[in-house]
Amino acid sequence: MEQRITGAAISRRGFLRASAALGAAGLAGAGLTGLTAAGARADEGGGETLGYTYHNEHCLCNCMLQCTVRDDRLAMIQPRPNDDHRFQNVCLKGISEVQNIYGDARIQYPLRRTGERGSGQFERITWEEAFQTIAENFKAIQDKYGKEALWIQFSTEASQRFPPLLASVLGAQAGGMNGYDMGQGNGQIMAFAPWIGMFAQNTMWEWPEAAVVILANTNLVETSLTWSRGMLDAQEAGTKFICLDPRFSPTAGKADQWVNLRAGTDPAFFLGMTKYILDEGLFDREHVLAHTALPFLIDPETGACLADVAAGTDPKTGEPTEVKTFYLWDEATGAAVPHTAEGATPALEGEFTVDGKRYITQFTRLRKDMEPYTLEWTAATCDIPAEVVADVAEQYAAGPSIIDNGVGGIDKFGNNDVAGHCYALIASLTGNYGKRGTGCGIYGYHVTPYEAHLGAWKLPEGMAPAPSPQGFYDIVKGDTIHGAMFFGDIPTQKAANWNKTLEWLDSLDFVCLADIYHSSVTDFVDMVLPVCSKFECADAVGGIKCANAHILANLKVLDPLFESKSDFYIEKGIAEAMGLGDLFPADGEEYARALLDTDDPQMAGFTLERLQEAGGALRLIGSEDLIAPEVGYTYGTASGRQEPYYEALLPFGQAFPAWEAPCEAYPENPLREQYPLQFNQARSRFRVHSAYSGAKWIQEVAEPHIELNPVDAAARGLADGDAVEVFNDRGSFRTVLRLNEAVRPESAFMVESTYRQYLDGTIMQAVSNDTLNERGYALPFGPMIPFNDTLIEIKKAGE
Ligand SMILES: Nc1nc2c(c(=O)[nH]1)N[C@H]1C(S)=C(S)[C@@H](COP(=O)(O)OP(=O)(O)OC[C@H]3O[C@@H](n4cnc5c(=O)[nH]c(N)nc54)[C@H](O)[C@@H]3O)O[C@H]1N2
Ligand SMILES: Nc1nc2c(c(=O)[nH]1)N[C@H]1C(S)=C(S)[C@@H](COP(=O)(O)OP(=O)(O)OC[C@H]3O[C@@H](n4cnc5c(=O)[nH]c(N)nc54)[C@H](O)[C@@H]3O)O[C@H]1N2
Ligand code: SF4
Ligand SMILES: [Mo]
Repeated sequence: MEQRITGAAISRRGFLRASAALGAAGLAGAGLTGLTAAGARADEGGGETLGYTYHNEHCLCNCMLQCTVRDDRLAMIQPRPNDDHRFQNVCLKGISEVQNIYGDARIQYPLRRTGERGSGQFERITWEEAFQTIAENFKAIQDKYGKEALWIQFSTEASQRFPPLLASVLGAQAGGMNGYDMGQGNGQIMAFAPWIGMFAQNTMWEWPEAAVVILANTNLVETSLTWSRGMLDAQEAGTKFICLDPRFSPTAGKADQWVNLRAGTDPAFFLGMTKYILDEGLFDREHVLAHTALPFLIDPETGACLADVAAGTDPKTGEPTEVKTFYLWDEATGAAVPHTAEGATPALEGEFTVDGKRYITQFTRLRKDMEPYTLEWTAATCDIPAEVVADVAEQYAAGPSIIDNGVGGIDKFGNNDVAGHCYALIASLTGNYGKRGTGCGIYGYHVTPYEAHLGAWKLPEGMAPAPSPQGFYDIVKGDTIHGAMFFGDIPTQKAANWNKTLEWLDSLDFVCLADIYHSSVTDFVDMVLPVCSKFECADAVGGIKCANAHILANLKVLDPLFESKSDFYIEKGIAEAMGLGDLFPADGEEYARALLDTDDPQMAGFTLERLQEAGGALRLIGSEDLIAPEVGYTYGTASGRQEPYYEALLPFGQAFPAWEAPCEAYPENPLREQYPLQFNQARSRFRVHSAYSGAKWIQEVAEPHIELNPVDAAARGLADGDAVEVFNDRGSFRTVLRLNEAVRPESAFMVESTYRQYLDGTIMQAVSNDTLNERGYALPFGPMIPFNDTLIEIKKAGE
C-alpha cells in the first residue's frame, strides 16, 4: 500500500494564494463556520490533520464531511460544522468509511482478464499498459464501426467530482435516458408544464403548512436519510402523514397512518379516491373553474378539445410559437367563449351545442371515465378495506394536502405513469396545487430551490458526445455498440434481465470498467481500473459540485490509495494515449478554477482558495430561505392552467388516467402458478445501491438477504436463515432467507443491490423484468424498467 499523509490538504502554491485572497477580501468566508483552515493540525501534538470533502450523491444527501487523518490513515469522519444545522449531517455509512476505503473489496491495481468472462481470473498490469491497450481498442472500434459505436457511460455516483470529458473528446455515445426514477414524473409533469423534472416545485420545508402529506412509494426515513428531519419536524408541527406501502417500512412505522395496499395498485387507489371525491362533492369547485382546464369543451366522440390555433410569439424567447385558445360554455350568455374571456360564468358540467356540433366539458367526461372505480372495486384491486379509501380521500380533499411520491414501488411497475397522472388529477381537482401547503412530486431530495450554474472546461467548438437516442436498456437489445467503457457498474444496474445483458457484453470487441470496488460486473469485463474514493485525490482538489444550496469541494484528505487514480486522471490518461491529452485541464486545480469561473451571482467571489479556507463548502449567496416561492396558478401549459386531461395520450386511452394492471405481477397472471411471488425491491439505510456491500462494519449489521412473510415461508417449508434460490424463467440467484411479518403475503422483499460475491457468485438482476411499456416512448422521460413488476419463486438452494 502506497500512501502518504497530505500534510497540508492544500498545496503550498494554493496556500499562498489563499492567504493573499483572504487578506484582500478582508477575511471573507472566515467566521461563517468557525472552521480551522483545511489541512490545519487538528491536534498540534499528535500528527493529526483535518481534511474536507463531500460524500454520496446517490443516497440523495451529499453530506459535507470533516475528516481526521492520523498517522497517514483516515481515522475519523464527522459532519462538517455548519451554521445551518440542516446541513450538518453524517450517517453510519459515512462514519464507516474509515474502514471501508481500506477494505478487501477495493480494486487496487489495473487488471487484465486472463480467464473466461466471469471466471475472476486477472493479471496485474501497469497503468501505461492499460492506457495503451484501451487507446488501441477504442481506435480500432471507432475506425471500423464509426465514432458512435463506442459507449462511455458514468454511473450517477461516478460523475460527482469533475464533469466527464472523454466521451466528448472521442465523439462516443455517453448514455441516453436512464429508464428509472421518472415513471410517475412522466405522468405528472404535463399537467403543470414546463415543470421539467421529477421533483416537486416546492420543498419539504413547506410541509408544516400542510394538514396532510401522503407518502407514496417512498421510504424516505431511509432513502432521504438526513432529510427525514423534514418529516419529523412537520409531524411535530401537527401535519399528518399517511404512508402507502405494501410493506411495513421504517417510514410506515413513523407515519400516522399506514395503508398496506397490494403492490402495483397505487393508480387504483387514487382512481378510487377520485371517484369518491367526485361522488361526494368533495372537490374544490371554485379552484376547478378558475385554475384548471376541466371546464373546457371537448368532442365527446374523439376527445379532442375545441380549440383555435394561431401563430404567435413566445413572450420570453421571442421565438414563433403556437397559441391555443380553448372554449368554455358561458352560462350567462349561453354561448361558447374563449377560455381567456373576462367575466364569463363557465359551466362545469353538461352537454352543449356549438355551431351545430355536440360538446361536453372535460369534467363531464371525467365523471364518466371514473365510473368503474367504485369503492368496492378499489378495495378489491388494492386488497384493502373500502373505508380506508374513503377516509384517505376525505382527509386529502379537506387539505391543504401534499402528495410526496418517491421513485420506488410503483415507479418500477409498467403502469407507473398512470400513478403520476392520478396525483396531478386529484391535486387539480381538490385545489391541492399552487398554494402553500399543497403540491405533488418528489420532495425527499428536493431540499433547496437553489441550483447554481457552474462554469465548464471549454473544449473546441462542436466537440460533444455522439447523440444517444437510446437508453442502456435499449442498447443491450441491439448490436449498434461494439466497445464500452463504464465508470461504475452500469451493466448490472441499468438494465433488467442480466442473462441478456451478459449476451450483449459477450458481443462487444472490448469492454473496460473503472470502479473503486469489486462491483458485480468486474469479473465480466476485459480490463478493470482502480478508482480512488472521494477521500483521495492527487491534487489539492478532486471535484466541485453544487448541492444543498452550497458549492462543495472534494478537497484532498489522502493521496490516492493503492495504485488508484481519479476518474479525471483515468479519462486524461486514455486521451493522452490517443494523442488528445492537451484537450484536458492540466490538473484538478485548473479544472476546479474553470468550474468556479461563472457569472452566476449566487457564486460571486467564490474561489478555490475561499472553498479551502471554508472547509470545502460555501453557502450560495441569497439562499437563506429554503422554502421555495409559492407555486401559484400560472403554468407553461397551452392554456396557462392546470391541465390534467392529456389530449396527447388519447391514442393510449390515457387522456384521463385509466386503470392498467401491472405488466407481469398482476394477481390473475397464469404465470403465478409457477412464480407466485411479486418481487419488491427497494433501498435501505445500510447501502447506497451496491456501495458499502464490502464494508466490514456495515456487513456486521446488514447482510444481503431476501425477506418473506412467515406464512409464505411455511407454505414452502422454508425457515429463517435458509440458503435459498430465487428464480423464474429469466434466471436465478442465491441468497439467505429472513422471515419478516412486515412483508405482504404473496410477495418477497429485497434490498437493491449487492455485489455478486455476497450472493454466492450470482446476480439479483438475473430475474428482473425487462419488458418496457411502449407508451413510455411517447412520454417526456422515456420508458421505465419495471424491476418490481417481476414474479418469482423461492426454494431451498440445491433442491
Ligand atoms: N440509503 C440510501 N438512500 C437512497 C438510495 C440508496 O441506495 N440508499 N438510493 C437513492 C435512489 S437512486 C433512489 S431511486 C431512491 C429510492 O428511494 P424511495 O423513493 O424511497 O424508493 P424505494 O426505497 O425503492 O421504495 C420505497 C418504498 O416503496 C415500497 N413499495 C414497493 N412497492 C410499492 C407499491 O406498489 N406501492 C407503494 N405505494 N409502495 C411500494 C417499498 O416497500 C419501499 O418501502 O433512494 C435514494 N436514496
Ligand atoms: N433490480 C433492480 N435494479 C435497479 C433498481 C431496482 O430497484 N432493482 N433500481 C435502479 C435505480 S433507481 C438506480 S438509481 C440504479 C442505481 O444503480 P447504480 O447506477 O449502480 O448506482 P450508483 O450508486 O450511481 O453507481 C454505483 C457504481 O459506481 C461505482 N462508483 C461509486 N463512486 C465512484 C466513482 O467516484 N468513480 C467510479 N468510477 N465509480 C464509482 C460504485 O462502486 C458502483 O459500481 O439502479 C437501478 N437498478
Ligand atoms: S451515505 Fe450517509 S454520510 Fe454519506 S452522504 Fe449519505 S447520508 Fe451522508
Ligand atoms: Mo434511483
